[in-house]
Amino acid sequence: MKLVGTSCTNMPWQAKPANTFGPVWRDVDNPIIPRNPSPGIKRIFNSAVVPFEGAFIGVFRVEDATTRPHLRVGHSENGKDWRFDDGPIQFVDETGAPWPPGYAYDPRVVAIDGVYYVQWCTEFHGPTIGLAKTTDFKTFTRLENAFLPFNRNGVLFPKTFAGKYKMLSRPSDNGHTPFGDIFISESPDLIHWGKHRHVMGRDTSTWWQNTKIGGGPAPIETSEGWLLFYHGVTQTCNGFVYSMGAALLDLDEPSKVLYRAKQFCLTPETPYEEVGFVPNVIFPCATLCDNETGRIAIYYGAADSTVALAYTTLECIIAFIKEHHETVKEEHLLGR
Ligand code: BMA
Repeated sequence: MKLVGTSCTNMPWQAKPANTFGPVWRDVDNPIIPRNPSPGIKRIFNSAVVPFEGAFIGVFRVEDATTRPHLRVGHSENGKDWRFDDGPIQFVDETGAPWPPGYAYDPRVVAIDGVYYVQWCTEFHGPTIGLAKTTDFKTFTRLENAFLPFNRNGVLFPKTFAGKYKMLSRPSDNGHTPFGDIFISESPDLIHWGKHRHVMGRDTSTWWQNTKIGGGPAPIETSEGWLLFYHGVTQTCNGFVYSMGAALLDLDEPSKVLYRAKQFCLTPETPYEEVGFVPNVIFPCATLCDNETGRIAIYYGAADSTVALAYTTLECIIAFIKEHHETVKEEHLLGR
C-alpha cells in the first residue's frame, strides 16, 4: 500500500493517542489557528495548505469585520504556526488587469506540473467555482470561472488524465442548499468543461450524510485508488451538522467509486467544533502527505471560526474505508 506523492518529512505530525478510537485523530494544540490570529481577522477557517520552498504556504478563507469572505495568503515554517499577509489576494486577469472576486471562500490549492491552482467559491451572479493559477503566491492570475452558478466545492485532481484536467464539484442553490451530490467534469485547458459524470450522492441509509455531500481536499493518489476526504451533512432541529467522510475512487476513471465508508471518520465533538460562528462544522479543505511514512495531515475549518488539524495514516484510513464499505443508498441514480 503506497502514497504516490512526494516525501514531506517536515509536515506536522502527532502519533495516535492510546485512548483514541476511530481512524482520524486531532492535534492536541487545536485549533491551530485561533479565531482572531492577527488584527483585522475576525474569523479564519476552511483553508488550503501546500508545501512550498521547504516550508508551507496557504490560501486562507478570511473574514474581516465586514464579514464578506476573501482569500489571503499565509506562511508557516512548520505547518502549525502561521503568519498572514496584510490584505486579500489581489487577483488579476490574463492581461494583468485587476479582477477582484465579489466574495471568495472555501479555497483548495493543488499543484499540477509546478503550477499552483486555486479553486474557490466565487461570486458570479451567485456562487460558482473560481479558478486562478500562481507560481509564486504573489501574482494570482484568474482563469475563466469553471461552471455556471450555482456550484460549490470545486476540487481539482493533482494530475491530468491523458492530458485532461478533472474537477469535482457540487451543484447547489444560492442559499444554504438542502441537497447535493458530487459530480466530476473534465477539461483540456481549464477553460472548457464537459463530460460531466455523477460520482456519488448523499446517502439516505446513514444519517450523517443524508442531506448533502461535497468534495474536501484535493484527492490523494494511492496504490488503492484516489483517496477522497469529503464533507457529509445532516439536518437537525438546530441546523446542519458537517462531518468528514472518506472514499476511494478508481485511479483511471475517478467517476467510479470503489469503496465508501458508511461511518463518518470525524464528527463535531470538541468545543471548538461544536461552538463557533456556525456550530457543529468540520470542513476539510487540504491535506499534507508523506509518501515515505504514509502519514496524512488534514486541515479543516472548525465551526466556521478557526483552523484545526487532524491526522491519519494511509494504512489506517484505507483499512477503515474497506471495513465500513457497504453499498450506499443514494436517492438519485438516474443518468450517469
Ligand atoms: C457551506 C459553506 C461553508 C461553511 C458551511 C457551514 O455552505 O458556506 O463555507 O463552512 O456552509 O456553514
